[in-house]
Amino acid sequence: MSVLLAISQMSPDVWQERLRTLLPGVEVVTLGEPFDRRSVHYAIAWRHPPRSLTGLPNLAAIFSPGAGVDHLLRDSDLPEVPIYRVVDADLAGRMSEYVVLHCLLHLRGLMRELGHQRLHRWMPDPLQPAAHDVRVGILGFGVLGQDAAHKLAHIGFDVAGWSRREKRVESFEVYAGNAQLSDFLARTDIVVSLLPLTSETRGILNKKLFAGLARDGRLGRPVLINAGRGGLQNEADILEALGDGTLGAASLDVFETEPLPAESPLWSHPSVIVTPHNAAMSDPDAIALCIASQIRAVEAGEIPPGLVNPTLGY
Ligand code: NDP
Ligand code: OXD
Repeated sequence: MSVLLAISQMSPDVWQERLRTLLPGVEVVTLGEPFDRRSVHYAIAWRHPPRSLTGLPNLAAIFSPGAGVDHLLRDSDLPEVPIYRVVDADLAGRMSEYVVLHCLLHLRGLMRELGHQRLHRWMPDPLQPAAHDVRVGILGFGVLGQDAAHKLAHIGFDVAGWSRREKRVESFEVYAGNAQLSDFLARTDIVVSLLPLTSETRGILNKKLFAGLARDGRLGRPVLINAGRGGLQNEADILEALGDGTLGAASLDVFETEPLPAESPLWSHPSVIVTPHNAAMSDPDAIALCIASQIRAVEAGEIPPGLVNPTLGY
């Protein structure tokens, strides 16, 4: 039995080395070498080359080394086998670091202060709001959204979530579905997007959504943080909303086109922070452990965490 690594934008070597140690007796092959296609039972795929997962007659499951699976589901030739995504504390912790960092940065007006520093201006703000004065709303209240919510709440932020289905999450108000989106937005000063990219969520971060955010918040104007996927956002609408004051600032980790083209006005906008899709990177040490345990569970006839519903797209 072998595991095929079909990954791009990451070096396969380190993954191959980790998986060989974690799955003794299992061959771990890469696309760059000759291998027996019949022996491949599992594939680990990240932005795999077109058709690289076809012609594997014994393929039993595909694993994404990231939390998102939009990169897999856009492959019209994807074999119809179960897909598993990463559910892992290390990845969730990294995303929460990003979300907490950016919520605090906007809370404390750090972009403004860095501007003052560049001009050698000593300009203390009037009394800044405290975390408990600011309402954070997390679009996508799944594994990553809930981890970030707990950490933000620990600092004092007033946090709520929005998910597709109604659900109870202790300590948080959870709004669900389109029917409750406007109430959720109306109580939100910082909107954090941790949604997967699906046919339902594509383009959701648009001027209509921005216009629904709270206008009475202590930050003055609402703030957008998107670390989900670039396809969720309409960048022309973000720029327009920043221009007309519908939004006060944005932290963007993901973009409609990646890498973000050099000519994008987002790069130099004074109220935008651009990061290069690295809010939560997959650490081979942690994620190889996660996938090895998913493979062992599948081999034992169990369904490990992270099973994707391809119809829903996440
Ligand atoms: P989960 O599947 O655990 O959570 C997804 C959440 O989104 C769920 O709460 C789900 O609702 C909600 N959701 C999905 N569709 C809709 C919809 N139509 N309307 C309302 N809510 C919806 O995923 P994770 O938290 O693990 O990951 C989220 C995303 O973060 C990934 O898909 C990926 O795109 C992105 N990501 C980005 C990274 C980066 O570095 N920038 C790194 C890692 C992930 P419900 O609970 O009802 O199912
Ligand atoms: C992921 C990512 O989906 O890194 O995990 O974008």
